Amino acid sequence: NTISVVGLGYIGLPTAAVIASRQQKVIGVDMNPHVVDTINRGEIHIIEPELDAIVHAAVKKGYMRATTQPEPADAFLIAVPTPFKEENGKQHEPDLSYIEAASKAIAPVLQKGNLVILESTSPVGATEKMTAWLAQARPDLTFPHTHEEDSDIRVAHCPERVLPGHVVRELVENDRVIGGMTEKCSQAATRLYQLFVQGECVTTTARTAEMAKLTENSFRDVNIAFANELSIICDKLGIDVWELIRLANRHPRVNILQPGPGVGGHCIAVDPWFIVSKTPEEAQLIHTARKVNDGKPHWVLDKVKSAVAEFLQENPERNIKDVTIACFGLAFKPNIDDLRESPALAICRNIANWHSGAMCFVEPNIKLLDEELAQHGSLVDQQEAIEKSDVLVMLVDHREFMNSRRLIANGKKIIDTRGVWLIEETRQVPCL
Ligand code: SAJ
Repeated sequence: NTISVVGLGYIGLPTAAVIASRQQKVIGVDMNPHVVDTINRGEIHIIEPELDAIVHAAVKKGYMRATTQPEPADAFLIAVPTPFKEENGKQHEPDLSYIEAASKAIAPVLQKGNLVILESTSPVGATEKMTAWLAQARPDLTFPHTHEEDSDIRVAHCPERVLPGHVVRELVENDRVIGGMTEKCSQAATRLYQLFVQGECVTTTARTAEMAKLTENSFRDVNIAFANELSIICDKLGIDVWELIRLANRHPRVNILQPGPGVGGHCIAVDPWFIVSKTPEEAQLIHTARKVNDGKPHWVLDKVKSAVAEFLQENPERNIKDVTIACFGLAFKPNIDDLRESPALAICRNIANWHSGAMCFVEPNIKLLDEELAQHGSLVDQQEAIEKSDVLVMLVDHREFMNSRRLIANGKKIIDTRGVWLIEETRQVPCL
């Protein structure tokens, strides 16, 4: 069996490599020649624990290679991005252009008996759309939407649900939702996943599988929004939200997540919009959760402004131009180097655009600041940042930041969006 994985990014590459590690022949396809060359050298272009060794072994043993042009295979697994775009005055419409381009790229090499799986997180109805694009390009073949069980090509949606930072383990261990366009499509897709998945493969329809994935991430978004809203309420009422959550979570049926500076990454802040754009009237709670989480970085910026004002009031001899602000953490969540859609990074940029004095940034997982931030300050270590700054903004609960409360002298202003310094002794382990 030859399996082709189309899109060699954060999901496609680990999936391709894990399948190849089960001694299956894998052809990876990516439009970016740099990505293809890197992989063919046995190297990787993304950061994910354990992935480099698996890719290296798969390429060296000859089970995996990459190309920019699709080639015939038995199964095609599509793992391309599905961002949102602005359309007809609406800001968060799903952008299926990558799925469309991938469908059109593989259509010419499809053969009777092939299986096509859409793994990209998609709005409800996207798998049907993909099938229609394939059918349009290949009128000589039959597809499940027109020819039910007897189609030449099988099509299914099997959304990925791995957690960045734990991808290699979760790819194998997580259960999979397999939504075939027909029952036979589900069975064909299940056989493929059973090559490398130890979790259970549960079958359903393509539309339910699409909605299941969106539901998982919306569930998390809504729950984080609850924690974020609580943190804003508690700030107003003078209550320590971290203690509050710890106490409430002692109830056997309460499990509140952790507040933070906002929700980042390329999944949780995106996927709920796919539900909202399809059913805007009905998706009230999901929409509000998005707004609460997206509003949190602005709230943090206001807190920083107030802290600077307070500092100047307490230190009338000082001028705003010589107030130094230190930001701790740039990544979108703890213990990774991923800055994509990071609320911490957005907050740093907003502070930098507003503040006329010096700034410094601490991010143990990166070596260089981007040009924009570098204009406003430098990357320094934690101790230096604490010593030389007047206002300290904790944005990401990286493990390196734990137990640093004792380094902070009296008189400095603290904005702690993660409860790292406020509850050091009693802090729970960081959330995954
Ligand atoms: N966050 C909080 N408080 C919390 C938990 C998370 O503020 O208590 C924030 C994080 O700091 C981060 C954001 O939420 O900014 C998202 O982080 P995350 O760890 O919740 O999720 P992702 O985006 O890394 O991965 C999610 C996962 N989905 C779920 O847990 C339901 C993962 O399993 C999915 O595969 C992934 O989205 C995806 O690709 O869709």
